[in-house]
Amino acid sequence: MKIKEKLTAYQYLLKDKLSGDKNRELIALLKDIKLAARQVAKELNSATLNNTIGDLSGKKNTHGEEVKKLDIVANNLFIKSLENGGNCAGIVSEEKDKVLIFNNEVSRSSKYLVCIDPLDGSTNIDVNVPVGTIFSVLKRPTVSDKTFSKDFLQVGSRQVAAGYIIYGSSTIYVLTVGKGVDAFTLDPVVQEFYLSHKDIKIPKKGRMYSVNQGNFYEFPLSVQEYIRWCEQNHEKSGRPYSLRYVGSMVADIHRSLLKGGLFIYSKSKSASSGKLRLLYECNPMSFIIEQAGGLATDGKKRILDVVPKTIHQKSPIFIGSPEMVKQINKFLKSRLFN
Ligand code: AHM
Repeated sequence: MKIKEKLTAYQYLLKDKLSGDKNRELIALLKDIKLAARQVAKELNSATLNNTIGDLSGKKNTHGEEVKKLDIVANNLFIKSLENGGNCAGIVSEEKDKVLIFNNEVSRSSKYLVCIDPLDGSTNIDVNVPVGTIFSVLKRPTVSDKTFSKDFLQVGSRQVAAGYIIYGSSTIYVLTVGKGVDAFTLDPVVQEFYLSHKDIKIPKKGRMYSVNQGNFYEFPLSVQEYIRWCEQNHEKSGRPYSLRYVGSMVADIHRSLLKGGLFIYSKSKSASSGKLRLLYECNPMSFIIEQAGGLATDGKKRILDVVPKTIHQKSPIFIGSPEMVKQINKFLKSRLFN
């Protein structure tokens, strides 16, 4: 959609998507995220010069994965911004085993919770490939002095906002507050995000599928058969499809959102729930893609209907253009997905 007026993210939300006094706290929270994202973008730009590239030696996260120095830098920046902003009572972060409750007086009376992957795709940092931040905003079940882990265990359909920031050739903040999807691009000179993509709609079909095909023989038969189907020659349906896999969820989803496509992170013989985390990867991405007209499933049910049991729970995910998700669903239903 054509953009008529040059608006910052803040002005646009205030004027359009989140007008009215009752939304002020949510707008302020999204501003806290934007502030940290800007700082992360700066850190990433100068990481090679500042010697912040590479692993934090010997440190593994709650999933047993190597932690990068920049994972910690990004995590700290988001925590600081969200805590100081006072618009959120606590967070679940990929980089923290337990929930982090903010104990200052302002945060305690806040209505919101945030689940965040501060730096997604961080294995790609060392080679200058796009990485991102993914976040989900939830309403607290009750606003009281205490926040509990279980407060975060809400189905994805209850998210009030979700977004990602892709740090690529430009820095783009993609956001939904449940009224469609918009994107804001960072102007590096004035360090402000401006509305750049209004009311994004994902193409109904695409010709690209995105999967770590190196795991082919690890996948359930139904997923293997779908991949073989994508590779077959079939002029009428535009096959063979092209395989595109960056290995950064934000980059693979961003391409699918704008160009159409299907992103797959399946379960496999060695990972019975896949790799991606429900609360701060699958849920926010599914909310965004559904708001843009796409679909997202875990192979059995809609991602946004999955009831989380633990804060770092993983889930398989098949997400993207609606026709492509419907097509893979036929494979998942007709053949073994066990
Ligand atoms: P991370 O949070 O440790 O960076 O892992 C998440 C990333 C996703 O961005 C990406 O889709 C996936 O891991 C790639 O995993 P794989 O290397 O197994 O294909």
